[in-house]
Amino acid sequence: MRHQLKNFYRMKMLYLMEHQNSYQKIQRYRHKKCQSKKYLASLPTVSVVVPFHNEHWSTLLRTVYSVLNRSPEHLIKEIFLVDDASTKDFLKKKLDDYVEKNLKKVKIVRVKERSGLITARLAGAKLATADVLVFLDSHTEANVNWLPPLLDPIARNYRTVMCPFIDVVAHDTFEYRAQDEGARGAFDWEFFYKRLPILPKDLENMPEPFESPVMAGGLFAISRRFFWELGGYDPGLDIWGGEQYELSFKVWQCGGRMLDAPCSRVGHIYRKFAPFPNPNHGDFIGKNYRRVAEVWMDEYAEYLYQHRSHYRRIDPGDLTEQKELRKRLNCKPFRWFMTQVAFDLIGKYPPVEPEPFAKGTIRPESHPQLCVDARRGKQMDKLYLKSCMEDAQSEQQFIFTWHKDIRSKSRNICWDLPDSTPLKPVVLYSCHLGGGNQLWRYRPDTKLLKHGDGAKCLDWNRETRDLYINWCDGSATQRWTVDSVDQKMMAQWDKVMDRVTGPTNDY
Ligand SMILES: [Mn+2]
Repeated sequence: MRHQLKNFYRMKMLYLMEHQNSYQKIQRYRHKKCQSKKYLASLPTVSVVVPFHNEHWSTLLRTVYSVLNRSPEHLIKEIFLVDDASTKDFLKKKLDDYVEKNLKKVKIVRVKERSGLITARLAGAKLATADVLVFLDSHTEANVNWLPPLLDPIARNYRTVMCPFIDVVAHDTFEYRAQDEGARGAFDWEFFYKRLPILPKDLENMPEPFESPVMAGGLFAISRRFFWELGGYDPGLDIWGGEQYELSFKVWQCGGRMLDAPCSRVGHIYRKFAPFPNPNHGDFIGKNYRRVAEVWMDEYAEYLYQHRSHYRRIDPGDLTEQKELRKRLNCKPFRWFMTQVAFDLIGKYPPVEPEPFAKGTIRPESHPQLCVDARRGKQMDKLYLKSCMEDAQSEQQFIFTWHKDIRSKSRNICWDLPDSTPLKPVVLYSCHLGGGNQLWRYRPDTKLLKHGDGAKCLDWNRETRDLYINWCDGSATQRWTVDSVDQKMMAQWDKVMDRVTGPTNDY
């Protein structure tokens, strides 16, 4: 018993130290200038809306307590925990009692039937009475001074929608870490969420908020007035899926704007798997996408259907109200959004992929019986040369894509150079769609395979047959043949992608 107690206190000490450390770490994550930034003295009040379904006790309460502890007290008017028909016992009376006793600002809202997070968010928003709605997932941690950076721009212009930077809370250790230095939200033509680089002018301006075409999902702040002017979410959207696009398009097309605030950070646990099934509502995601596309995307909807042709056959339901809303608010065409806000999206996620520059096997000119082989390697595994053959183990077909990377024909993995010092190996890494250390160029005339800026070339070791990078000297081991080279595409090499430099003004 004594031993256990001692252990308990030691663990508690460790926990506190850890906590202290992570607090300092958390401080460090933010841009240095965030600490000296000034905000309006008078900021709007907030209703926080947190939908949940069978969320864990600790993560749900961490969400609530972090909001209460890390916000100016007078700004938090109420927190709605919207229970989307959870089945876990402790989320019923036990939660009611706990909230009643300890959390005066928290109100629990019960949705009778499992109806998904869109409906749950709407249910909370309908009851909200503060100036600004802040939506959070039920497994988040609001970070140091997260709120004023979201509220200040909304106070100045109520049609501004603000998103925090989303940090990563590890699902297995709860370690808190930064995701990255931020990016602009976007999508591809299968409606997967994607990201675009921060613009140079915004980088210079850090840590000021910058415009982002679409939000990542469920973490954002919007004035209650603007949210309802936009009709909230389309109530015809079912369960989840597409709602972040719908709201983002509406915000931009109907007179608002959306910004990411680098000084506002919220940690989010990315689920490894959802511990609950989706309700059985058929292809609700397809239906949601169809509604968003039909109402907001005009002629660009066609690109989505070209990638997912079965969407054409899904009945989107009644769209009259949504189309009337768009008309009533005099919203701009999707083309405006694509050329003024997401102007670099098409360049990075083209509706139709251009032909590759080259493809096939890649062989040393002096040893044509050898092929570069990725052999089902994992991230960071080395590439090397092997006898050319087609069998279950070999992976010798590559594509020089128009992103100027070299990708396995059969999967989304690319030649990468984590360290470009001479003699460092070439490894496999998830393709990041152009640029950086995955940039390669093949010269059919010299047969050199150049990396990055072109000073270093692919080379190989005759004994180990490993591939590595070295200064280009035109030696025999630096000369390569590729099965099929598209001369026409090669001629365009320098033009492709570089043409996208800034907003066009053709509207
Ligand atoms: Mn989440």
